[in-house]
Amino acid sequence: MAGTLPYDQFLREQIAGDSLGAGEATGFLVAGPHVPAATVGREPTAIRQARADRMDEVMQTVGASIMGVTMGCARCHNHKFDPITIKDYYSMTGVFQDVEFGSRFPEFSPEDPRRQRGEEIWRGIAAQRRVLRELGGWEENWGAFRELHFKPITTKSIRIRFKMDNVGLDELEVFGPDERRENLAHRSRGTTVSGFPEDGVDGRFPIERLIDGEFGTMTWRGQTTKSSKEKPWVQFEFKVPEAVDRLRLSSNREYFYETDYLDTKPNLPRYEYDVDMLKEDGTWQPWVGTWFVNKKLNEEHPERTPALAEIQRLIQTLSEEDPRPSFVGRFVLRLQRDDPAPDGPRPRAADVLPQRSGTTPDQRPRTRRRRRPGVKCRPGRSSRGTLSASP
Ligand SMILES: [Ca+2]
Repeated sequence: MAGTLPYDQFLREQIAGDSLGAGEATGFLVAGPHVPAATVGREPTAIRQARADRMDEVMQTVGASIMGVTMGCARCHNHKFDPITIKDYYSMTGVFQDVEFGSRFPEFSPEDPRRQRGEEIWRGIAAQRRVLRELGGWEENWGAFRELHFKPITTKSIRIRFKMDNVGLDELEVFGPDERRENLAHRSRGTTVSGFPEDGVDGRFPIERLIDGEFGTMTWRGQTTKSSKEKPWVQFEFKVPEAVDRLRLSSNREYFYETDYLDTKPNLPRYEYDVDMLKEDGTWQPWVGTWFVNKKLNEEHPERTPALAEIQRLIQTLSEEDPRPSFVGRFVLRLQRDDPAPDGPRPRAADVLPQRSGTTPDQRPRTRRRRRPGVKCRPGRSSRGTLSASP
C-alpha cells in the first residue's frame, strides 16, 4: 500500500490516521520507549513528570522523522539557531495531548478488507446471540474479559455477589439493549459504586476503580479470608433507572497488547457470582447468575450447545482476523483551546513548601536587614548566615 501512497498523504496518516480511515498508522507516534503509567506510582508530580516524558517521546519522533529537526532541546530552552522556541515546543505538544501510550481499536475506512471481515464475523455472533436470547442468558469468554448476557430488566441498582474469596477486576461494565456500547456503570454517567471490601486489600485497591474507565493494573481487589462469612460484592446505583442486559468483567486486558501477545493471551479467571436487581418497592430480586446460565439453562436446553460453541469459535476467529485493539495509542481527552490543563492546576510553590508555623509567605513580617559598611552579599548565596566580610 505504501508504494501507491503519495508521501504527503502518508505523513498525514502518521499524525492523524484516526480521522483519515487509517487508524493503525498512528502507531508510530507511540512506538518509542516510554514509562508505563502503572509503574510510576501515585505521587502526583511523578505522574506528571512521566506524562511529560511520554509527550516528549512523541515530539522527538515527530520532529526527527517528519520535520527533519530535533525538537527535544526546546523542551527546556529556545533553540540557538533553528527558529524553534520553548513556546513552539509546548504548542506542538498541545496538538498531541489527547494521545496516550496504549491500545485502541484502529479506525479503518469502510472499504478496508479487515474491517469488512470483522463486520462479517460480528454478524455471525449477532445471529447466534439471537438464538440464545430466546433461551435465557449465557456467558461469553473473550479472554481478557467475560460477558454475562441476560434477560433485559429496568432497574435503579444492581448488586453482584461473588461466591469466591478473592476477586480482582480492573473494570466492571454494565450495558443495556438501548445503546449497546455505552457503559451504564461509568462514573461519568453519575453512577456510584459501593461494596465489600470497599478499599480492597490493605486500602490500596479501592472499589471506585471499577467505574473509572481505566483498564490495566489498577484494580479493585476484593479479598476475604476463607472463614469470612461475607464474600466480596459490588453494588451500582444508577442516576436514573436503566434497562440492562449484560455485564462485562475484565482484568488487565491492556497487558495483552503491551507485551508478549503472540505467546500468551490473557485469561480472566472464571468468577462465579449471582446478580440481584433492585425492584421499585425497594426489595432485591435475584435475576441471574453464572451457575444459572452455565449449568441450569444448559441442562434444561441442550439445544443451546451448538450456538454457544459457535459463539466461542467466532470470538476466537475475531481475535485473529478482525482489527482488534492494537498498540497504536489511545485517546484520553479532547482538549479545546483555553481548557484547563488535564491534570489540574499546578500547585504554587508557596502552597507546598514548608512554612513557618501560623504564617503564610504573604503574612510574614517584612524586616529590613541593615547592611553594615564593608559587608557584601556573596553572589549566589542569599539565605541567612551568608553575610560575611569581604576579604
Ligand atoms: Ca478501572
